[in-house]
Amino acid sequence: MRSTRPRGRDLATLAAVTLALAIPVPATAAAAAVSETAVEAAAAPAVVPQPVSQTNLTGTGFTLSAQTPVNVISSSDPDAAGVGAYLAGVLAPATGYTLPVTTTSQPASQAIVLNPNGSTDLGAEGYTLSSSSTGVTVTAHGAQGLFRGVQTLRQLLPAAIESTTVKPGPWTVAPVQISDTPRYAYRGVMVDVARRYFPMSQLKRYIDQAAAYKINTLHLHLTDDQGWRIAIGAIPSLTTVGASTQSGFTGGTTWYYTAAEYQEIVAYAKSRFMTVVPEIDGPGHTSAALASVANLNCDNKAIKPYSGFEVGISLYCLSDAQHISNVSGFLTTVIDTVAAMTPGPYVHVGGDETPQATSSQYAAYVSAATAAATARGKTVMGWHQLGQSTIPANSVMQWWGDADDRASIGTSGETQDVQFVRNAVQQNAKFVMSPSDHAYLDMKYDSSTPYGLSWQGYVPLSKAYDWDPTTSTAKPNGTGSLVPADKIVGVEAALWADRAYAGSDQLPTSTSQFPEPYVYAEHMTFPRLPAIAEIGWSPQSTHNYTDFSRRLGTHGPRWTAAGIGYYAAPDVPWTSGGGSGGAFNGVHTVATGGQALEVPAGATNGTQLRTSALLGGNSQKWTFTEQSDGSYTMANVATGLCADVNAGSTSAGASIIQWTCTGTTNQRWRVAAATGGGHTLTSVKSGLLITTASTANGALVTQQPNSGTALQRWTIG
Ligand code: TNX
Repeated sequence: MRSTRPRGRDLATLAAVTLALAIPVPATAAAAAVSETAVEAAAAPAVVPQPVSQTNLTGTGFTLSAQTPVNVISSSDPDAAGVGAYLAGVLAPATGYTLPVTTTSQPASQAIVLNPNGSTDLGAEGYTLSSSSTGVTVTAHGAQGLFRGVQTLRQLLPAAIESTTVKPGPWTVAPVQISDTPRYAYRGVMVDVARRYFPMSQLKRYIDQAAAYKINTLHLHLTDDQGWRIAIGAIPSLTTVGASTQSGFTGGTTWYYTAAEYQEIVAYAKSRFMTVVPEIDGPGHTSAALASVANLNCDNKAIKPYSGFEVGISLYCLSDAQHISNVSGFLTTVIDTVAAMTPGPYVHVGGDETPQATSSQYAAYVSAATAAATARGKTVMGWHQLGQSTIPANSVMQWWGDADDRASIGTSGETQDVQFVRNAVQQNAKFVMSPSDHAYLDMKYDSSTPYGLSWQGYVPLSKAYDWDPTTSTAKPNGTGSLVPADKIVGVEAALWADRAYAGSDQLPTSTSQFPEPYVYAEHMTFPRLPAIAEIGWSPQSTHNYTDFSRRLGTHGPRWTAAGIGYYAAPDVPWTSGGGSGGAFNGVHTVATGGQALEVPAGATNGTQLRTSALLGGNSQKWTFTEQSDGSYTMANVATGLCADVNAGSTSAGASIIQWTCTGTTNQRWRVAAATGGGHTLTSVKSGLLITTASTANGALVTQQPNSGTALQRWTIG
């Protein structure tokens, strides 16, 4: 690992079934899925992750009407009907249809048929999907496979199906024959709610976004130095004190999930066939606990809550029998409480970045934490450092090493991380791969990324895609993997949130410089999470960046339609249309409360925009032009100059000015329907919204975080 960084069911069988699965489609299908597209690139449905086998058929496809039944075939799986209701719910906002969901023993005609009685060969998540003018059928062995197939079905519809408001259609499902099953059973995403608290609605939104790419595990990093985010009834100080900070600020309030809220997240994730893995990190990353519970400290004095950016700064006191007993009792209470609310098989006990721990202190932590988890019948997960100590058999280690570790394998300078992995493998551990130089969603894409870190260098989309789990703990030439292939259960992308705001080494001067967590999350996640999802789902034989980026390019308009503020990676051939379908192309007034966005009389290049009574003159008219990423430029009709974030600022409060049109990201605006009416106009560069100061004549216009106020909800006339 880089020195610039402070260091700190039978899954194997399922993977084998995946490979051995007899796919009931023509043998040429997989090849066709990749090559045919060259011919009909624009029209061919572009599924991400790439299915095992996809044949694009000729013909018209199946067009939904307001009466199309979602027909679930009766089965013994109690969750199958729920998938039908879910699908009808997903299709409702854009179509305006309330599709009837029926359960019958025989398939209806001219319907979307969801059949959970498919062959066991499909495994828990495999499915087949066929669509033609007579209907669509998704077949799986149980509800979970249906749910995965339904995600593919969404991608066979036009991009505007993801719109949150009614669009005209037509809603035609492309004609295809697909047969699909995942490479790995564990495909996760981690959200660091400890450094940056995600409100419930934003966490649910993120779950939905990840589920669309067949992610099936949500790892919640619930505790760290900067905050403790889960209520533990028996230890109220963990939230009254431990939840009073976030990375970069304290706010005189607390941010955490109550037990009921945590269970609501678990249930919501379950309804998207996603398992929650709670992480209680330790023995380092524990300042929030050390601030809340005095006797976890060697001097029995609670430390002050921490809101800085350092890592590797804290350690439970594990240097004498009394304190080991204190820590053990604490962990038992915490892990008992969390495990009791967690139906999934795992509890993650952290173990990363503990530079000050001696090996016996570290071992004391691992022994206490793993005993608490196994006593509750849970399988232990931990960062790969946990492997240095004795761990229960079948524990799952999460590898977050990098190219430096791989290069050291077998040399005299082998890194400790490599040795820890070897030790874990000897103990029969399984592995989830999260190589930090590929799968860390908090790494900047390039020098212009406003958020995140770069201790692993930049991670552009191509790098997020450019790795294979079977060689992520191998020598640079790909040989000698430390972890046997059959011990790899899957992959996980990690959205750390140390720097979930624009800025690097400087503390923000005000909390208004923090964008809403979803703005950070979407910018860093899209388009990289789909890359990791494809590595986890699709066969290595279909792994091809050129083909992936072509398919992914058609998803930009889907994200725009869904209001996802993604990063338009420059090497992806993003298709236009889709989201708003270019719906806003043309000349518009832009007004809120009867006050229109305008350039003042006599304005020159650089003049700040303002709002004044809507009169409809040319200075209040804007030409919207859709860009390749689905966003728009807005050129003033009177001056020909474009709405622009002054100096490309990513700070809240920066002026919106008019400037010579260049098409750069500080002149691109995402148009999204807002809750409460009107549209928001979000800067592609900063993620902040065009906002007027008031409804007074001449009020000045700046960019601000989304606050839901009417002063940033515009009527586009
Ligand atoms: C390393 S990776 C960490 C986290 C940071 C992250 C930032 C790991 C297990 N620990 O504490 O948030 O880097 O990139």
